[in-house]
Amino acid sequence: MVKKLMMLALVVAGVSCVAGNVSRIDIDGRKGGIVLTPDTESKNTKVTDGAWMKDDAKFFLMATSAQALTKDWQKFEFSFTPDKDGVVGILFKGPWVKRKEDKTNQPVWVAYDNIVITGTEAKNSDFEFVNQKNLFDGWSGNLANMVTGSENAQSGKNYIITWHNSPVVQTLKVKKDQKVTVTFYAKEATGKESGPVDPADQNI
Ligand SMILES: [Ca+2]
Repeated sequence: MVKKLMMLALVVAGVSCVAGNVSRIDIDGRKGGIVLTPDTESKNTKVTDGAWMKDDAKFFLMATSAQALTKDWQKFEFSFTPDKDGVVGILFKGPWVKRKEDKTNQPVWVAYDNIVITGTEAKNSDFEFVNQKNLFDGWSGNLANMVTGSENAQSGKNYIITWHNSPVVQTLKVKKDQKVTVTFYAKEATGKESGPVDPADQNI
């Protein structure tokens, strides 16, 4: 009986891990003190403020997918409206996953591609342009975030993989009362889809 209960506990723990695998995009207006109001009609995405930031909460939005990610690309959308002109950061990342027994949060990877942003101008939002530094033009990130020449891209041949502590970031110029809508595709990732980032793996 005890064994059966333990098995059941393990199954429940496994299910809750899967439920944690969602996309997460942060919008950060703290630098310019830009208040961000989420659109209540955001499609299959939950948008909340940065409640844990207390006084800064209203300058920050966290958009997570309302449904779990799968191995196939799914389309998501959310909108927000800034209260003044300025610059906000948009950070594509993974969910915060930290169990009681973990010393640090877990690397839960999420893939993104074919991002369309209206109400502002975004650069290289389908990741098809690689610059002379060998990074995706217009974005901050690193080689571990890049997948190129892949048949599994949602658009073209390139996409990004990210997790909570390894985001891919761009800054956006926003205008007072001009609604910004972010449409994107996301799916599960393993973190191993990118190129040879570990020198130990390279046969040189
Ligand atoms: Ca692409």
